[in-house]
Amino acid sequence: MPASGTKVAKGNAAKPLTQLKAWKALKAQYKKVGAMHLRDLFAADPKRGKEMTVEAEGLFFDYSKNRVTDKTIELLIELAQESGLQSRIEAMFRGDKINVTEGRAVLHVALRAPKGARILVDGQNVVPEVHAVLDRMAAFCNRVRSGEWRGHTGKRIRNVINIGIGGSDLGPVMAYEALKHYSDRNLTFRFVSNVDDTDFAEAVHGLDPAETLFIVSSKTFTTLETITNAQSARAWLVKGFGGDEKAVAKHFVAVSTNADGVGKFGIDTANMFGFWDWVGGRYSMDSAIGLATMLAIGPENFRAMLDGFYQMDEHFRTAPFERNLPVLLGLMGLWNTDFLGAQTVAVLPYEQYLKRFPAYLQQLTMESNGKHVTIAGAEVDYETGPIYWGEPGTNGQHSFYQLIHQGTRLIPCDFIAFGHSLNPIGRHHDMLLANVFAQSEALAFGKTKKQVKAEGTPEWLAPHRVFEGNRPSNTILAERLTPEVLGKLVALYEHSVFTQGTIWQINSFDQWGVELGKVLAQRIIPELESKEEPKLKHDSSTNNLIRRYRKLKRGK
Ligand code: G6Q
Repeated sequence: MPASGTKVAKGNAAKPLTQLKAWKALKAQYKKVGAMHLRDLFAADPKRGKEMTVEAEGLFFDYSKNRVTDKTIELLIELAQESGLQSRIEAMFRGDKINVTEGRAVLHVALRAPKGARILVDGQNVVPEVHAVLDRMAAFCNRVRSGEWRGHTGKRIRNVINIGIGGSDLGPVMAYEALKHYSDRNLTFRFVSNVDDTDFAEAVHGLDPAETLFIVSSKTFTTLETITNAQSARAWLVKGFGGDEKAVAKHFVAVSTNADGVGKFGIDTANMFGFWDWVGGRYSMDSAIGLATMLAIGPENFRAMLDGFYQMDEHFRTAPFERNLPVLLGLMGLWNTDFLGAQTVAVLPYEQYLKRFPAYLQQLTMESNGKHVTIAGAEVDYETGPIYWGEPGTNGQHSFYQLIHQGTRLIPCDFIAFGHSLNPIGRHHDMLLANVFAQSEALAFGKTKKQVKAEGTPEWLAPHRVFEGNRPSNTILAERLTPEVLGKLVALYEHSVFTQGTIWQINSFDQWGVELGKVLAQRIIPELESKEEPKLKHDSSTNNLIRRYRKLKRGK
């Protein structure tokens, strides 16, 4: 781990992306390879399926079913080099303030750095603080899990409810679901994010307040949804204790960077777990925001997850680009987006425990790379972050895969699968894996009219049964889904987002669009709640909708 500085890395004075030598060469390459079919690429090189793979840190990555040649890969790597990827990686790991629009370092990698590492922010080594918080989290989790921490009336905690939204929700939910197999089944975990009252009502449904612990997770502790839900939780709890406000102390803890806000809300800051402004919300599941995860799986498993993250961090920082998993994943995505014109990426885990992984990745990728200006403030003239979506296989196969196979759009897919099921039953796992391999094979190679006709299909039906193929996909295989492997998988995507953001010359670490949403609703709330008819100054549609809602509310 390199020691650090705190330079503010202002927008690089780099050449515009489209002027880079490698970009121009890739444009020319696309003219040659773009029209080639994966059938021909595989036929031309029998070793392709073995050679276009990389194995690192226990993850096996097969990118052979992308519409690329060795030359394309070579040029993409040159593009990464020309874009200064290595020095950007070093700047991030060193703690430079690469999030220039917010003047912040980007140091989620410090959250999983080992104890002895040194990473300086404004001259201070942040690693000891990280470990101090981890130790406090572990001590707290052990107390709750062992039953030493009791509720207000002395009952054991049986239910944990995380209140948070966006980065303070999606990571904890995804990790809880992904690692449920390792969780303490005597504890029930629920997650409240939406300000929709139903979300809260359903989360507390049937629970005994005397056995319930709320974790209020909010970096800023000002987010409308979270604070509203936290207030409702407080009211629900106090009511459950017949109005006894003292109960709050044993049933509320907070995760935040805002000790003042936590104190004002009424949570003792002794029960607050902190993190830092250099951890972005969508990069925070391995900070104290992961408290619910640690409560579920225990400190040891949580540390194993951090170790998985760390191994992938080190791989990303040190491996040559041609064997660097996050770099290659990022480059494949960039090729598909900017050269083949793909607009989306489908993430298709063949592992039921990863059912929330696509939703988690949506925030990670789209909030990070959904940007239309460069760090220097210039409008981009190329596509940036694609739309991420997905569902676990095989379920998706029985719904939207039709469009991926035979629709008019090109949808690159990331297949994720494991060598072992965590719940082996008979032949299930072989069937699951047979499906994942069959899908990527069918997408790549399709079925020609000749093959369809050879099956005896009548002429009129044949066009409907032809599969063009040539649909690109990546396959990621690992031995089994463990906390460590989850850490590696998340870090793999985090760094592939970084790779792409660097080449696109955008800031992957701000989110002004999200900030806008936080402000806009605040203006309208009083207009919905005021007794008097408000003087509305919006556009005619918004004014009309507000008036219509006020009427609905009054029941007229
Ligand atoms: C993440 C975003 C956003 C954020 C939420 C919650 O990168 O900034 O999703 O995590 O808006 O914010 P708080 O944690 O401050 O409540």
